[in-house]
Amino acid sequence: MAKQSSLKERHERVYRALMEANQEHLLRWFDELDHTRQAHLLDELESLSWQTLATLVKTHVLGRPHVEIPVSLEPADVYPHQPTDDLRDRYEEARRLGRELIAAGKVAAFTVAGGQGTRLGFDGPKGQVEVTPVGNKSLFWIFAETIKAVRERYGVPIPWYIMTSPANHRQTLDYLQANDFFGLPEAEVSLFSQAMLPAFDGQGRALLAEKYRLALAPDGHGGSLKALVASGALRDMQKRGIEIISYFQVDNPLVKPFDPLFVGLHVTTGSEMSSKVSPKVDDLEKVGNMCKGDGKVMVIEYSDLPDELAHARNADGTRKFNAGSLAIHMLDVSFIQRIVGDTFELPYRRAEKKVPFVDDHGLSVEPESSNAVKLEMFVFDALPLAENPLVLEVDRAEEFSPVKNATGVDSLESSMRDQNSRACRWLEAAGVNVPRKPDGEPDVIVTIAPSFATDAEDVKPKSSLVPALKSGDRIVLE
Ligand code: UD2
Repeated sequence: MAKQSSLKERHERVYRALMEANQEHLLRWFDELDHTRQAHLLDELESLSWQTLATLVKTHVLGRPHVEIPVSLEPADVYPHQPTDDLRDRYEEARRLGRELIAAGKVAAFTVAGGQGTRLGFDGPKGQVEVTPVGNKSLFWIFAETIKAVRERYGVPIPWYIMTSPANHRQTLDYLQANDFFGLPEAEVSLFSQAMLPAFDGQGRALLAEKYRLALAPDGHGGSLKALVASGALRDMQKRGIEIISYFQVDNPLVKPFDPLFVGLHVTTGSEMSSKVSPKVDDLEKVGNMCKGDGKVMVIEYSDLPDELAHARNADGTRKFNAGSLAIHMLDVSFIQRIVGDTFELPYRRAEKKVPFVDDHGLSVEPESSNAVKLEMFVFDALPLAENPLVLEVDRAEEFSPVKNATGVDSLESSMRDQNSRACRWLEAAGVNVPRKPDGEPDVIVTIAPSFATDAEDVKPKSSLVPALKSGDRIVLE
């Protein structure tokens, strides 16, 4: 009885908040639900600030936020991949410092893995996708093995933080547990969930996925900054003496999260948030554009960069906005501590998506085209808030080949090809003979496990362990 009356009280409170936000339809099926489902719905509704959402609905769902392109927009200043003569000593010094900081246990790995991976069509956490050219190793395996290799090389614990979403948290944890965290000490792997936001229809009404459940979606990787604080992960980092967070997306198997040069430059330039870029492959490539707008470093997402700027050329004919963001960052723990307060928010972006929902008659609808608006924050929107943001150009073939789509560009196939090419390049640089086809493509398929090498230089001392390669061979070096 007590439970019933408390449900009733909660219902009344929530109903009033929803009324003020024009969302009371969310409780229309309440009376026909059993108590467990009533409580579930109330839990979800109570976890959201309907007042804040009402404002966002006005600006981002009923209205279309205009993405301000700064009047003075220039390409960001970029540290080159190969140092010019005047930078050579600085790069050497940065590498030395980077190694020192990693060895002192000041750098943690952070993977954002809360996305829904809808484009890939894989039903489950994307980190479980088996991406290696041979050996069926998953993205999570690659990251864990990399961290393990770095841990062993430097003889220091390297904590790994993974941001999930409530939609894939359990599955991610189960997967890592079932695989014994791929040999990492469990105490050094922390998972936490990001926040979710409702999806809205064109009239600004939040959608129900079922009569007792909202249609919720993760709040974007920009939600990671708040989630790091809210989950206690940032505090945990501070306790462990972590000062720098090496941030990367779950989709990129070529990422090098412990790059001494990047760590060192981040620190010597006094940067609070740094980013890796590489030259774009074409004017409209789907990567963010690293720019300087009104003096601040910022990313203008590919979809927001006006066409004339995307196609703009320098006097010598080269592409003007050529620095593509690889979504690889270094963030100071103290930077996140400084900017994330109670009212902290990054700008919200609007995305139109297909979202299944329960209609006004209580029937489930599977829409065939976009029917809903989702709201997301992007982590790169923190760049303009950072002191001295550093941008470093890297060799894409060495560090970036994401798995995003089922086929074509940035697919499993293209990523496996790039992983194989990199492995073969590393072998050749160490003096190993790699059979090649007449068109120059490798005629072998090789996976280099991070336990074998995390960089080209690691291969040389082990080259005698590599068996003689013949055309058609498929090998995993671990
Ligand atoms: C991202 C960048 C783009 C470029 C590219 C490089 C955005 C909006 N765009 O494009 O500028 O740098 O990557 O590969 O970031 N994620 C979460 N929670 C969320 C949403 C996403 O953890 O709520 C994670 C997701 O699991 C994945 C990553 O963020 O690891 C990328 O998300 P995406 O696929 O939405 O971004 P994408 O590929 O459009």
